[in-house]
Amino acid sequence: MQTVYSLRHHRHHARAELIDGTMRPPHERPERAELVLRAVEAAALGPVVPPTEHGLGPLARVHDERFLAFLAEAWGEWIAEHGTETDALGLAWPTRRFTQREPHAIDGRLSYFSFDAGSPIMAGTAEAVFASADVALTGADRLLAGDPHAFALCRPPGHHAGRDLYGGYCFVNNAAAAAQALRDGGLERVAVVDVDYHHGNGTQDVFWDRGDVLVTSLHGDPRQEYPYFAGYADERGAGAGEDANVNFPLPWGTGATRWFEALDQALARVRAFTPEAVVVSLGVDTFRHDPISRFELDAGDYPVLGARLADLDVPTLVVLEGGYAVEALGTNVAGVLRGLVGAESPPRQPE
Ligand code: SP5
Ligand code: ZN
Repeated sequence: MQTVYSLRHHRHHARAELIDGTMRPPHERPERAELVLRAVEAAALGPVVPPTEHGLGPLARVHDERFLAFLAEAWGEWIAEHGTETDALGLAWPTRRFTQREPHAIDGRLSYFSFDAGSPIMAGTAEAVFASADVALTGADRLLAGDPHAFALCRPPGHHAGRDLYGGYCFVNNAAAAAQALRDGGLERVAVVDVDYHHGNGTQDVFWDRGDVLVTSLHGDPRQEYPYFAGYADERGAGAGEDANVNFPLPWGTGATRWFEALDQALARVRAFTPEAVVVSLGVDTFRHDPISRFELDAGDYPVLGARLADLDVPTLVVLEGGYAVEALGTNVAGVLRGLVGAESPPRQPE
């Protein structure tokens, strides 16, 4: 199995994120990708390769062109207005009864195109974000070339990014771009399995009215958990996409037994869809010791997850999303990958 990785993620390194009412050093930081890379190398799962450049074309298949242009030009506009001493962050959002017209000033445009204050933009953000998308697209290329598995070691993550919205540390939706690339490469049906702790609201948004890409997500119940305004079980898609969006909201404190029950239900829906490829949005922020999350999976559960995905017996691209318990991040991600490629035989049932 090839792992695709680009050093360009280092260009995105926020000074601070708004969390718990204060500006703190961000959980989503470059060290995360380095730790995952080291664990993947130590697990000897296969070669680590750089991405090939795909340009903005494949991204425009899942994002608005104005949004992509905004991402590319935001930092330049910010420094013209404010200089380079701060990261670029929005300030006031177009919520209920506000107009949805795009402002001219950069401070307003940042809010227009975002849904939270936890996703700063700095000098290298666009470069890192487009490289991260190239990592996912190169992973999709591996499946189209016939590989049974590939791992896109993406950073920044992507599953919160919608058609024209960024947030949740995500700017471009890497998994959605990869799923679309698989469709455009000739596959008829693609399924997304989002196991990040947070709802994949961006992926849901991209494929909401599409019947050719099934989107399933297991996540913290939006009544309790970020992103709060998406992820309910009754969000099932619309039009041609009706019933092709499947959400499994789960309460704080969810442990392996309940989580794997939901996973099995999600995978049953995937099987019934008979996809020609699966894209896994892999966040390991479901881990018991994750600093911002409240599920209780243990390290031993991740190889089991990988084995369940392998049981689908469909070409599978794993795309990295969240996971912030840095001391265990690499081990947990590598555990999923080992389970997926059958590098070990974990028990079929969680303890
Ligand atoms: C890709 C991904 O996992 N993005 C997650 C973004 C979450 N940002 C908001 C986190 C809110 C955490 N609140 C609980 C903090 C406990 N001290
Ligand atoms: Zn997450």
